Amino acid sequence: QERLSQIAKFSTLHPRPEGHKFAYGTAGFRLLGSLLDSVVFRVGLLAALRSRKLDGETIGVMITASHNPPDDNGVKLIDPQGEMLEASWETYATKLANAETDDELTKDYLAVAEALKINLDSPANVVFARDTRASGPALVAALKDGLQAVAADYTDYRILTTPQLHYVVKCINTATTATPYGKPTEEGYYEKLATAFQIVTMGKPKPPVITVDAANGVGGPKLKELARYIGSDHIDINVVKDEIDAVEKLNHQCGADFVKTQQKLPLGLEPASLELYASLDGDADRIVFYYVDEASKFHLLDGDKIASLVAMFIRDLLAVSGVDLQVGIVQTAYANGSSSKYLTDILKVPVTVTPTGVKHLHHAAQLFDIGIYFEANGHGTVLFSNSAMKSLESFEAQNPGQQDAVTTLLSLAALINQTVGDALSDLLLVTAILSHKVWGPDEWNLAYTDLPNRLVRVVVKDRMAFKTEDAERRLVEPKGLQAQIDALVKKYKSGRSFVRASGTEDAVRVYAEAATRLEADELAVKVSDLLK
Ligand code: NG1
Ligand code: ZN
Repeated sequence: QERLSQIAKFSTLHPRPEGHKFAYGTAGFRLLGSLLDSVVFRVGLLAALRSRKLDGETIGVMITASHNPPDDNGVKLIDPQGEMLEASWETYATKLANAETDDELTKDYLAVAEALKINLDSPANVVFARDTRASGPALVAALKDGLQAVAADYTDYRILTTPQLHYVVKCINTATTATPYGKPTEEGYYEKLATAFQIVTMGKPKPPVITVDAANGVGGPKLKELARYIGSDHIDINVVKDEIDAVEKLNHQCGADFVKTQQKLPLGLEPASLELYASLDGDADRIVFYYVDEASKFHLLDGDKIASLVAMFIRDLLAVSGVDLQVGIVQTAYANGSSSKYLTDILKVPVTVTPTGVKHLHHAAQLFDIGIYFEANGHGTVLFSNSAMKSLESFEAQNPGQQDAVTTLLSLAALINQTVGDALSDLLLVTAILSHKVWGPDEWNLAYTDLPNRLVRVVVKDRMAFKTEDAERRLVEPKGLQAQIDALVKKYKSGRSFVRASGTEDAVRVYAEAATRLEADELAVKVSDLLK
């Protein structure tokens, strides 16, 4: 009883703003930082409940709004194996966030505990971190209050990238198992990745020099630190857009989301032809690469290009090694049609399509021995199943070629962040492969040519009226709309278009691709017009 009064007592310090309906969506809670105080406080309560439900396993809380503008912020929970919060808990998060009064909050908190048979006297462990946003420190204070209100133990990891916190969570929870994931510290992260990179690229030429736009976010300083651990004998990384103190510059006309959606260079970047460039997003869980050719034409190497490069490399290594493992790819409807065709027809690896959202891709990738998933926007990773790891570890190579391939595959598993898409880890993965192939960006780009495409955001009266099927590729509702889209698409060579409600913004997205730039743009406009 006394303890419950603590919740109400602390909650009065974090009043809920009136007139706002909060929802835990694909990216957790995300909105203006100034509106998030009560939400983050309550997420503290929920994180403790989640940990108590799982026998005191450590839960992560990340405070970030990724690629959103500087004034936004957000918060999301990380489950014990470094995965996204289990979907069934999203409704509890939403419930607590929307409780109208301090008493209602206490009541809702107790109701969740009771429904899930959670022992409120058992230990709770939580770790948290934030990105570089100005609203971060105050939100951290709110989170600490939430954790204190319910007597949870916590560790503040201060400023980290989102994937670094996912890594830490997994390390803590696997520390005493047969397969510890690594040292649960920022240094441990750098050491693990740096060592793996050195092994993967051993005896190979240095990868092409890479210039990285860090979106003026947390990825800048972290990437420089990582590069220091690897050493300039092994890789040359040149970080630009790393003004984390100029908070208003975060994601502004730079960063992975800008480059991918605008299909152009970050503002002010003057690229040398045929050199490799990349952009991170604001919390460094997404990366896209690009270059300009001799004719100054811009070429984007997005998540689909990354997935294709990685699939080709891993498939070839497996063939050399003689280890019998199934590689598979997971994409969403946003994958460029040319990439899907290349993966299926040329590489002959199976492709699964899931709805948008990392949790869908991640789970589908877990069904393969080695599952590669990337969203076209550059968020993705590669998952090695436990049995795949065992097969590789116990494999008895018949010759040095096989041994090499197996060693490389095992080091790749260490180099790749197995918990979540990680821009820094993906950057090393891509450059390691380019080093093996002795390729520059233009050779990488040769595998297939993207179909010109266009993504349009359309604000509609009620985005919830848009219901889809077939991994969001077809509309079921509003009735009749899909038939109209089909009729338009039919008129375009290599045409494809679909409409779905955004899970993170109050809008619907229209995607269109076709044989030429003009036709892709025209199809996108015509489909958008159907929604008006
Ligand atoms: P929504 O807003 O549901 O389209 C966007 C991205 C997703 C994913 C989430 C989470 C596109 C088209 N959509 O989702 O891929 O990254 O944000 O941040 O890029
Ligand atoms: Zn992000």
